[in-house]
Amino acid sequence: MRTQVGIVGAGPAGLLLSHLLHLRGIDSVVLESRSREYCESRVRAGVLEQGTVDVLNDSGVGERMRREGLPHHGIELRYGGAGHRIAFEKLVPGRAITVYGQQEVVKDLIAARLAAGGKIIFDVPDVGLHDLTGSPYLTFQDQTLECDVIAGCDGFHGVSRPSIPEGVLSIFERDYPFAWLGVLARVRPSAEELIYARGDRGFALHSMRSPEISRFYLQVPPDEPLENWPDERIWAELKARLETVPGFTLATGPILEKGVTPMRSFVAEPMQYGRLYLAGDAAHIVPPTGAKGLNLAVADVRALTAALGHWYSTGETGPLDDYSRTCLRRVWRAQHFSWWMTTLLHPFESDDAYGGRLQTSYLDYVTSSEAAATTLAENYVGMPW
Ligand code: RFL
Ligand code: PHB
Repeated sequence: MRTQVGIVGAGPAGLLLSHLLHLRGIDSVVLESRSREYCESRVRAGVLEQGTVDVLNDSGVGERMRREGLPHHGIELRYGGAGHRIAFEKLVPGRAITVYGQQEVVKDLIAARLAAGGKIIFDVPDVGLHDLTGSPYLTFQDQTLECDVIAGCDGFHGVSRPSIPEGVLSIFERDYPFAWLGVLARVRPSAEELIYARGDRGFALHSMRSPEISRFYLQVPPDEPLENWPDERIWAELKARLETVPGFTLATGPILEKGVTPMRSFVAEPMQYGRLYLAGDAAHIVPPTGAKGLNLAVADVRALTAALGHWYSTGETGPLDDYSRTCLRRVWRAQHFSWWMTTLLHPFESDDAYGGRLQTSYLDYVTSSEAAATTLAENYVGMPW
């Protein structure tokens, strides 16, 4: 088999890349280790930046998102017994976020690719990458896929980044002394907007997927066993962390899914080796507090599509050579924002009274100074491309 761009991974990065390349007349094949059902049902991100929404709309896959997505024009920061709204419409006029589940984006992209005759090969757990600095090719099962370039879009635990020889990449990382317990529940959201709540019991996030489905996160110890969190304990803890302002009651309902997500910051530089280009979580990870991971994957893919398009149409390698540098500027802005939001909202240790005072002081600043609030708002809705 032969294709122009061999794509490893059918997450948002790989699927969107395949779709955008197709619109430019560039052929690709996507190889995915898991089943289609698994990819379409994995509950992850929910917040789409304005730029992500624009890319999906402009490329013709935004129809269901426009119908079912929930545009939000602000978020609430809740701490010290009060809620404070960060009002996007005032601070960053014309820019907003849309709440629409990542797996819905994945479903829309798979449907669009298949309808256009695109090739996605699921259930191939044995993908290998070869001859990355010469004539690259991918192997899987008993097949070989020759390509001009390979896009490593296979997430943090994929095979692409480890295929780069040792010593080539510089790794920058930070671990956090906590994880998030994510919960999906069949219950109407208890507020119209997202609530980021900081308290001495730990951080909690109130989010949503639709008028009938809520999404919550609780700060928990790292490596927390899920067995420690029966449904009753989850609701009790969510109430303790979120019912901290007068008049707010958390609606409860059946829990549909729960899971523990580690918190990590990670960047591999450069995002390229020979003819292998890394995009999305394969190259960088952010803690989810800033809601940036999926949006960064989209930004990478947008840049890679433009660079590949330029190369195929002119033969010039300039934008491809600049791919890593172009992406890393945005990646590091999002790294800082995600680290900062995480540091601001999570108690790090139960007895860190000094750290707690610093967090409260900064939260007071962000919620009273228009300059500070604008900093948060413009990063949250996404910096311009
Ligand atoms: P993905 O989504 O991990 O997709 C990679 C795909 O590659 C496949 N794969 C392989 N395929 C072939 N061969 C191999 N050897 C392979 N190894 C892996 C995998 O099966 C998978 O299908 O990476 P991608 O496309 O870069 O997308 C990144 C996003 O998924 C990620 O950044 C976000 O989910 C992060 N994130 C959030 N991002 C946001 O922008 N907004 C949010 O609100 C947000 N919330 C979150 C999040 C991530 C979370 N978790 C669970 C990590 C909330 C959570 C809880
Ligand atoms: C989500 O709805 O899954 C979500 C929202 C905001 C975040 C992270 C996750 O910061």
